[in-house]
Amino acid sequence: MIYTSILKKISGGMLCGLLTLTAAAQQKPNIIIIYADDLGYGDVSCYGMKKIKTPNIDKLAKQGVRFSNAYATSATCTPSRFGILTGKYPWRQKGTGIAPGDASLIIPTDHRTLPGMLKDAGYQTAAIGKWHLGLGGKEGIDWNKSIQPGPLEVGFTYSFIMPATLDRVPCVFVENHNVVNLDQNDPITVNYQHKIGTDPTGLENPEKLRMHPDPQQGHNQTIVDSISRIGWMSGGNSARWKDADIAGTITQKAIGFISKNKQQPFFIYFASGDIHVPRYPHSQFRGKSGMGLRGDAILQLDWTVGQIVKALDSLGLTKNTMIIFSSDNGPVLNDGYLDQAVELAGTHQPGGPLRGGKYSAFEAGARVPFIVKWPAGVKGNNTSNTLISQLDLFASFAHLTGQSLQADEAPDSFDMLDQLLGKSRNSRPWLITHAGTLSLISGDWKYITPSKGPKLDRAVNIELGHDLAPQLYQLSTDVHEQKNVAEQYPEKVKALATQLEEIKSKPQSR
Ligand code: NG6
Ligand code: CA
Repeated sequence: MIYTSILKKISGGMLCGLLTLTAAAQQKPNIIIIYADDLGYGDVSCYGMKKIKTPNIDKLAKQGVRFSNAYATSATCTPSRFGILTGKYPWRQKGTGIAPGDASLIIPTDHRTLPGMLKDAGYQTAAIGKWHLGLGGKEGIDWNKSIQPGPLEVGFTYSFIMPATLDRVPCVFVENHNVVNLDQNDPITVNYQHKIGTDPTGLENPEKLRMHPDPQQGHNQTIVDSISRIGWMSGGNSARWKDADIAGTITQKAIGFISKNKQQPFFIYFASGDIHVPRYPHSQFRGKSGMGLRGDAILQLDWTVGQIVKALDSLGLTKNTMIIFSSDNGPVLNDGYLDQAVELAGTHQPGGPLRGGKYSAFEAGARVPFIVKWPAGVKGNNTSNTLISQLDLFASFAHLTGQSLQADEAPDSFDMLDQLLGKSRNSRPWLITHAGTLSLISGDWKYITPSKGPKLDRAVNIELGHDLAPQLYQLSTDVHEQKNVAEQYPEKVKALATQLEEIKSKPQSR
């Protein structure tokens, strides 16, 4: 008898504890990072785009905080994605440049990642959309078997991804460990060295193309969905995507995940394929922007944001869901296909007031739109000029969800939670951007390390920011980086170069 009553007491207490835990867990906000691809600082209307409207993205800004001084770690995709998910500067690890479509996984599996940390905090965590961080081990990938390690081995509980970029083979979705809709009798082979199989290629069969590659840039290998790609693939015909359906497919997957996990905290790293090349949005958007396929892809991206917001609304999750909207790197018009982005841009400046673009050490390379919306925790109609990096999401979310970080976890991530929530305007002490060469932004100053590369990438028509001499710009008065004042302030150059070396040799966030 006594025994039973004790048991009852214990289990009653436990139940009570469990209930409290569940309630606490439910108070943690859901977090969705909507990560656009190659979207420039000036490409959406709340950041100055005049020619088309992006009402859904603008609404996020209206209801949240719009940052004017936020940066991706790099001016290209793979390293920026590595940075946001690990909280570590990509240049600290070899092999984090733009990954070929058959690269092995570049995120180490023995360290906690951002999703891994949130998983420990009780979150269900999904990677949906563009991956481009490699898959499989050093031995290479067999696309017809269980593909791992990948997202599930670095902290995600669910994944539905495009393996690399939209312009790289294999053009298939991978859900968890497997290619979606693969017919085992039509196995996939992929090669980045030489042609395989008998599929037509852009080089040999241009008459089969709906969009021509730029002869200066390649992209003329295997044709998938009437668009030639980088790399050769054969087989997997039933699994190949239709470009016009990608946005709809991944948006549906995100909404499915949200609805399945509505009772518990969830995190979605939603990486849209828009507005990377090849741009071939759904017919609902094609021809609608008046700016060609690039503008149409921006409309599709905005639609995607609207769909996710609508799903949260209808599930009653809006209030306690934090949405972060940003881009992995700056803009480019012609990135390999003759899709009229250049001809139809007109007066539009995709980098807004900033110089350069994707691939560039100048500001348009890594300074990107960055919006935070969270009705339960962030006041709307707010703007912030705080200097902040996408790297900082890791330590800030750890703070938000009550997780402590080890010294070697997210070593370059600063806790900027108050800044994310619009409660503080204190800037990061400094920040490094990366585009072949490293730049250090500290206070008002930006120092670009001397480097040997070409000044202009002729194919994409972007100034890369390379110079054999050191460059120093005063961003508050010269955001367009017109006047290199390095010779005027040699002491400043020296101090920043020394500081950069110190940060390179040792992370300094904690
Ligand atoms: C470049 C490709 C470009 C794009 C980029 C990756 C050529 C000439 N250019 O190498 O088309 O795919 O890689 O873009 O191959 S990113 O946004 O994923 O970094
Ligand atoms: Ca990109």
